[in-house]
Amino acid sequence: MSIVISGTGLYTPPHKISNDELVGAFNQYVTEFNQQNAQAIEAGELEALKPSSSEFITKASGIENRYVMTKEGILDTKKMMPLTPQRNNDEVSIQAEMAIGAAKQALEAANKKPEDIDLIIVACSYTQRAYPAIAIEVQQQLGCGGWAFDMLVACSSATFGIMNASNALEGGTAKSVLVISPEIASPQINYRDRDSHFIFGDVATAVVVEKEETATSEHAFRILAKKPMTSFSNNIRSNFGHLARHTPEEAFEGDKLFVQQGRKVFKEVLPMVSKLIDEQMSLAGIEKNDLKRLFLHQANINMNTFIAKKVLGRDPIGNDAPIILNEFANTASAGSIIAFHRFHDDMVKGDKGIICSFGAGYSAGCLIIEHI
Ligand code: CO8
Repeated sequence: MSIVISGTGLYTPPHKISNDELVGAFNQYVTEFNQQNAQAIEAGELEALKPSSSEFITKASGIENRYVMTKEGILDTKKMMPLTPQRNNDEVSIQAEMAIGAAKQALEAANKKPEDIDLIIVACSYTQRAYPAIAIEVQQQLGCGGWAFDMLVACSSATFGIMNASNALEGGTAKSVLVISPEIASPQINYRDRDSHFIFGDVATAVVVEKEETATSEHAFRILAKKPMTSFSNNIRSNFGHLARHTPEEAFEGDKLFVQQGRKVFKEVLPMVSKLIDEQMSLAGIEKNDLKRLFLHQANINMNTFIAKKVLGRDPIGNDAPIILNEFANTASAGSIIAFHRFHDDMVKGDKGIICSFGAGYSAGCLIIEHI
């Protein structure tokens, strides 16, 4: 049975924050902190905080901008977190709203109506609540039938979600699936941490996955090979969760936010991902020259260039391995799907590509696709 990705959608949040704006707020916080603690710093009891810089961020990561659902609070040195207004239970939740925006576009691109969908998978790094599932709320709002569930695998959620969709189609438990990744990554950032205050942005992506025999869209991509992998590591971690209330005095400590050993992640994840892609290419009988495009996870431009070079055996040129993280920052699992959404229109029958995600867990997911 042949499974295809037949439509994509992208929801872009309403607010933008440039590196300069973010660094301006961070450096103001640093000045205030160092002034308030001048005596302790002078006495050697406390270390002075160091300023951030837009040049460092662009050079080390490639990030220039990010979109956020809520800007209020992030740039306020007394708050340094998004102050997202609470919604009542009878209003559509913010994450479902983002998911619906992306899903509607994906349905249109795939020539599908909501009633054609009988499985919705919301696959992302965080859901705003444990239950009821965001996916079930989206199912009701869109008017889809069947069943729906949420799943979390950090940055690999979208590719793992597409693999789950494919398995459901092969197993006969669904006939058309929406995989949606509404990533609200901005609240998990420690905006007082120089090493990571710039990393994430918010976004939502969606794809329709169905059997080749039912696909009618102009751009449908057959999944030639699919492979997930995981290997436990504490180098990217957030301890946020419902058990945090058992130690209320620590419920809002820094370890509840995003924490990483960026250098270690860089070194350990690259060989893991390169090996996964190599193995999948051999399995699918694909050579490097057969590849039209690499849609890679968007965490760090230097990481993407390294992987693209390794897979292609040469420097990537033009749109070989498109980069969107300059505009969106790291959007967790949505990154590779944004690249796919933005850069597949010029692909034609027979063109092959790779969608590959990697991140916390560690986790990595590789899909080899071919335009039909
Ligand atoms: N401004 C100026 N200088 C800085 C700054 C800053 N903001 N930050 C650090 N520096 C300094 C450091 O202090 C250091 O100085 P020194 O050499 O004197 O010690 C120097 O710059 C170099 O620092 P680093 O070695 O840390 O810099 P790197 O070149 O390693 O770049 C990166 C840092 C950009 C973080 C890089 O390591 C990186 O991108 N690593 C890979 C990260 C990655 O891929 N992570 C996985 C993705 S995250 C993920 O999977 C998502 C999990 C769940 C998401 C949930 C979303 C909802």
